[in-house]
Amino acid sequence: MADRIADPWGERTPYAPGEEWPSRVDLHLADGLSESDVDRWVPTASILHSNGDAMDIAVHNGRIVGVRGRPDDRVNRGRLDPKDLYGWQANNSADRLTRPLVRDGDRLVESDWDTAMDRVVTRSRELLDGPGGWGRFGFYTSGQLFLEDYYTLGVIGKAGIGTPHMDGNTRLCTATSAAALKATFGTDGQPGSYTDVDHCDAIALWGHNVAETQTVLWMRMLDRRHGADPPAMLAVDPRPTPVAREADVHLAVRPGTNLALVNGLLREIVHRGWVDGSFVAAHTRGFDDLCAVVDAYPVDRVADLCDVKAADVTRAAELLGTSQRLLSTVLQGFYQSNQATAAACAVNNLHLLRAMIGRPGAGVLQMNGQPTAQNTRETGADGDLPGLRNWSNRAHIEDLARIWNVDPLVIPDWAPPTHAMQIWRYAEQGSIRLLWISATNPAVSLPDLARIRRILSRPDLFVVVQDIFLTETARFADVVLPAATWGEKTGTFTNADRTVHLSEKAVDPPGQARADLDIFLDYARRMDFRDRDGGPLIPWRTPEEAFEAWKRCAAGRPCDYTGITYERLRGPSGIQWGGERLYTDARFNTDPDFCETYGQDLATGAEHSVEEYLATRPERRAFLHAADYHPSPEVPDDEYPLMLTTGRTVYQFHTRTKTGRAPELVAAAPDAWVELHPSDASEHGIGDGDLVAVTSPRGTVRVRARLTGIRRGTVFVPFHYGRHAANELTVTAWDPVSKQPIFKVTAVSVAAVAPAKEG
Ligand SMILES: Nc1nc2c(c(=O)[nH]1)N[C@H]1C(S)=C(S)[C@@H](COP(=O)(O)OP(=O)(O)OC[C@H]3O[C@@H](n4cnc5c(=O)[nH]c(N)nc54)[C@H](O)[C@@H]3O)O[C@H]1N2
Ligand SMILES: Nc1nc2c(c(=O)[nH]1)N[C@H]1C(S)=C(S)[C@@H](COP(=O)(O)OP(=O)(O)OC[C@H]3O[C@@H](n4cnc5c(=O)[nH]c(N)nc54)[C@H](O)[C@@H]3O)O[C@H]1N2
Ligand SMILES: [Mo]
Repeated sequence: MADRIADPWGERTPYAPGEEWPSRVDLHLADGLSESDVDRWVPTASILHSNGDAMDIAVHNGRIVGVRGRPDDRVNRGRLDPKDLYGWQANNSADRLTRPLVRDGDRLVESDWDTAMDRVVTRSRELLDGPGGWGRFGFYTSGQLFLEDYYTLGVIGKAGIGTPHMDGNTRLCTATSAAALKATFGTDGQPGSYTDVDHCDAIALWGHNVAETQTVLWMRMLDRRHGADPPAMLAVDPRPTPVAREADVHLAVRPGTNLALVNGLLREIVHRGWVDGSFVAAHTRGFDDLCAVVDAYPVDRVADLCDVKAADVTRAAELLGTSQRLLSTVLQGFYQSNQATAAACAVNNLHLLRAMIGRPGAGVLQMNGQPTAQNTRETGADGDLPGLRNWSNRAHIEDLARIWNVDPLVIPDWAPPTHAMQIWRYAEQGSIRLLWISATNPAVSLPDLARIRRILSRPDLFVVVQDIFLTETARFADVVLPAATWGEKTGTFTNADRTVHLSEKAVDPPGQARADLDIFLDYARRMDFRDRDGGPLIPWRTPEEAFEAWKRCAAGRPCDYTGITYERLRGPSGIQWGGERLYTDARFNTDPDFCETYGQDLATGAEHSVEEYLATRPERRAFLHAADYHPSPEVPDDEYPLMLTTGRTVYQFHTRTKTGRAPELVAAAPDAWVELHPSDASEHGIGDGDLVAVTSPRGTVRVRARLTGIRRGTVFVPFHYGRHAANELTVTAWDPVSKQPIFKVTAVSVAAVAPAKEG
């Protein structure tokens, strides 16, 4: 096999429009082992991104020794990315948590499950029975557990404790995807399909470095680009990413100006007659308002606001306006940037204006990032209601209460669910007193880390951390619960194109580590949560029973899993809920009784009432939502003259608890860096490889300079490295609609600290 560190994408297998993507099986086994040494292959899918690449785990002598892609799966047709080829080694790491830890003064000491759970339950009881009750609890979970775990946690939170203070790190990740899908189409749920890559004649990548972050999806795109009748490609990204280098048109926009750009593109599409008038008339609402808004964005003004060439904006509009089958993907360059939801909705608008939805090759992927983020959202572990139900719809609450056999008054629907940034704020103010953090490492991944550390160290805050390693966050915990992870537990998860995979247990977890589902079930049992008739609130015991319970909850909703069983998932390929594509009949999920939201003002986030919603006469049409561009909350000034943006490298995953324990990946990207344009560097006396202090109003990190073709005035720091964390610098600010933090736009200054060879 090719060196997949040097070439992350491997060999090309070109194909033409309408053909099936050829398979190619990627495999990696521990040194010295061959396939004949493998005792068994255990089916699962990737846990290090949202692509859902199907693979088998190689087991030898009770240990994971490698992975192999599954050639018949619809998602990856056998391919794996570098993180998946090497990342499994973290499972076997000697420093896995193997026993519960409890706080003894300044130290965390090894303990046992009874002691640790008893501490959690005793504190929970005290708080639940005391003043403030449910308001004292905060649950902050993940996009990396399994569907069964989330559904169980969701029921604990909403019907057991009865608190609205539950969210996932999905708030940092794909809250905007959910918000934009709800706003435009009525509910969450990805309209498009990965097979749209096989049919499209144009691909637009909006703030998505897919080459490095959904590496196998990029292989599919590249294979089309190398075959007959390749699709045209547009990239919108301030950096010269591999995507930008491949694209026919690259718009290196000033960070934070996405909405101005897409408004300008929409205006061109309207003015040059590329709108499908009959589709718009029959299937959408809001066209006249949209035209009124985008009319203020002629190409020259957009070129000015975004700091790109007017001719390139025109070329981009032509590429989009003349395509017959357009596929868009949208990710963090939009979701974590200024006016996130409005900008993501603007991409939806583009597809609606051109009727680019619901047929092969014409689709929009409001991408996910984490492997199981879709499930966090579907099951309501992000604070939404399970089954993509509507918080403001009384009938939906009653429906849930019936399914759970509880009093509807228990379900906390009298206020909107508390978003993650607000949960942290409540902890900071002292109203939340128990914060249960599962499968996320906020001491590296949240903005303004000095503040997060202050909150985590509050003496009045009881912190529970459920993880597989003693992370930067776990060090602040009162109780650390050691979890089993992927390969050591069974469950399902759903990728960014709604493909569900079953991940089977391959090996035992280390020491006393327990599956997350078992931890949540144990808590529910010890808390003795009951239903209306005195029966156990959560009667299920196994992952499959949890899945079946979830199916009853999701039945009749957009994410209806009733046709899916564990047995069917043991077949050759993952299975999509909702079928290949949603909205093939251009009838959308906006019916007032069915939709997930009555809508929000895109500029302010203010929620609309049911009366306001009814007045729009949805009639199962999609909404064209338009908003004006406004500059980001933090823009450069004299003291902080540069714009910092943050993101990822192909070799590392998030806070590196897994990829930082795989030698090949560590060697490929050992430490953080700052990317600078050569002119910005020389202006500040910085040379390639110099140690540089990057400073924002909140902190400083010292990292090596990398001079690249990044746009002038913008610098980039990857956020993976806890020791030099980009989030020491980032600002506490979020999109008003999705509440997703603005990780991509921070004002900073740079200064040389030491030349390349020293320091
Ligand atoms: N290798 C790897 N793959 C991953 C992950 C990982 O950690 N490592 N994480 C997974 C997860 S959870 C996620 S969410 C996805 C994220 O996947 P991506 O969204 O592709 O990753 P990012 O690097 O965060 O951001 C994408 C791009 O946004 C650009 N950008 C910054 N500011 C702006 C702006 O204002 N406008 C525009 N248009 N672009 C801007 C950045 O230059 C960057 O190249 O990746 C998933 N896959
Ligand atoms: N500046 C900046 N900050 C960002 C971003 C950015 O682009 N720029 N991106 C944001 C995004 S999109 C994301 S998704 C977040 C990611 O941020 P985090 O969620 O904090 O990152 P991870 O390192 O994935 O943390 C997951 C944790 O779960 C643990 N874990 C893994 N598997 C299991 C399991 O099976 N069970 C349990 N209990 N624990 C497990 C891991 O050891 C790890 O500690 O970061 C966000 N922060
Ligand atoms: Mo993410």
